[in-house]
Amino acid sequence: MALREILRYPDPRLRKKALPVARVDEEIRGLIRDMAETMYGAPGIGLAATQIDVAKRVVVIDVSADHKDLQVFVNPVICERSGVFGIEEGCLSVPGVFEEVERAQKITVRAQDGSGAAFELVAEDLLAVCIQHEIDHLDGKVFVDYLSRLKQQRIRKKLEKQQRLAM
Ligand code: GNR
Ligand code: NI
Repeated sequence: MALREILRYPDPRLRKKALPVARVDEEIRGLIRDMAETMYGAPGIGLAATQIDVAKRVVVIDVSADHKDLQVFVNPVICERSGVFGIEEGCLSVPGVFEEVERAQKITVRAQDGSGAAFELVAEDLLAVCIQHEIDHLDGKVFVDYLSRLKQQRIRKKLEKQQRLAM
């Protein structure tokens, strides 16, 4: 297992659109293990492969309090959405920034699990938000894209400054 480096906004590699996974094989299962380790180590409640510079449609999520409920989504697709819900979102690729984003409150998602088996899941509230946030990453989108231009500009400046100080 290996911890992977998480890309930071505004890294242009976060804009790549991830490609569907054709087969859930050992390589994909290794990727899933690395992603889970990286998510728990951060710590975060979700991670999309895009964030570790892998352009494949793979997401890991664990919204449980005790970090014992890993959910794996390969090729996730939202097929139903309803209601409106918003919480202050954070992102491991945008450290230190928390802003509310409008999302669907309830979604139905179809995906494959870590063994390649198809499943369908109805998710609400925090889990629904997290799934929407992660699928956005797979499509090259970051939650700050929903904020005003002014806020985006401030966030970009703040993170570029952090990056400079870290060198
Ligand atoms: O750790 C995370 N917390 C979080 C909080 C509210 C809404 C979404 C998230 S996802 C985030 C991890 C992350 O960046 N996933 O892409
Ligand atoms: Ni994120």
